[in-house]
Amino acid sequence: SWDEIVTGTGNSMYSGTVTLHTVQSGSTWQLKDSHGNYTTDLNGSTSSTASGTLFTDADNVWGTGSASSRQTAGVDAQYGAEMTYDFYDTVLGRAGIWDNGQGARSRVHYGNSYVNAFWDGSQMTYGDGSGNTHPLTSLDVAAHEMSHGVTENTAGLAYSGEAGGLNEATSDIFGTAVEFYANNATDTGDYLIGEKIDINGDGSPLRYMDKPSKDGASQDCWSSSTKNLDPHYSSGPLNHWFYLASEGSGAKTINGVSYNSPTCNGSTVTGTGREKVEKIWYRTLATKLTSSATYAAARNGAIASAKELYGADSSECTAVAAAFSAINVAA
Ligand code: ASN
Ligand code: ZN
Ligand code: CA
Repeated sequence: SWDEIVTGTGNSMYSGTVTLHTVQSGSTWQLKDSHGNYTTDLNGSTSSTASGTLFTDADNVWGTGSASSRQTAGVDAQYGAEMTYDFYDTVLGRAGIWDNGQGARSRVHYGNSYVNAFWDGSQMTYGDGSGNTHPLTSLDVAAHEMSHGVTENTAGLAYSGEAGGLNEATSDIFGTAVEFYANNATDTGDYLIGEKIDINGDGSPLRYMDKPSKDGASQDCWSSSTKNLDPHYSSGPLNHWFYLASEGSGAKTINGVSYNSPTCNGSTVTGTGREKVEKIWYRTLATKLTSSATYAAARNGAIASAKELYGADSSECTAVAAAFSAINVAA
């Protein structure tokens, strides 16, 4: 017999019924795709070196949509890894985290009631959430974690100071980009982070890109104090920039979600479209920024990238510059 990549069915927690690409080995299927993205069960371990046990299945129908099935979190993690790989490959021309065609491992069921997920330099790891009922495996969070790997292997942005905020925002930007790219009817694209997980127990998301201060801690506008904040809060201005450059300022409803994005300088910003801003920010990350980058460097790099991609007098370039001015990062 030989191994063959086939199409399986996943009953996910957050994305409904999804297609998964799995490996058939004899009469068993493995939760692994053709790039080598695969998912393992840590069964409560918190070891940084544990590989976990590769998920396998007898009928290639995975999970139940409920956290009471061990496979369910695995389905969401693997779906997230597949979608994120495809997004970087297809939209941005990057062959995975290392740009070498190799997928990555996702480990689920880390610890007990662990309410977080993380990239550790080589793999993704996901906790099961409060009461082990809300795994941290939604599509935007999975893509956020994988994007930390991309950042580490491109600009190498530090995780402190202004660079820390740019690092976190980059993960929110591409987490959101993947959510829109997947176009999944159960987890429709939005400019919210972690909205499916209900981490606060009141239906609110972890972060809001149109107006980051809605989380009670993130900044909407760059200031001299931005560098002193936790990266999850100093990310606010760049998340706000991404929303403004993509969609523009003011009120707007997208996929049934209402946004109202203010500017910090009283201007009105016209958006140039999310997919262009994704390409501009990726080019900035991959070719303009270094580990100690500041918001000012982000402005200069993004404008240079927009010029290279769309031309010096392009509307894309205008939108990028106007959105940086609108978060108080002026020329
Ligand atoms: N889930 C968090 C993140 O990716 C973990 C951390 O605090 N670095 O941002
Ligand atoms: Zn992060
Ligand atoms: Ca989201």
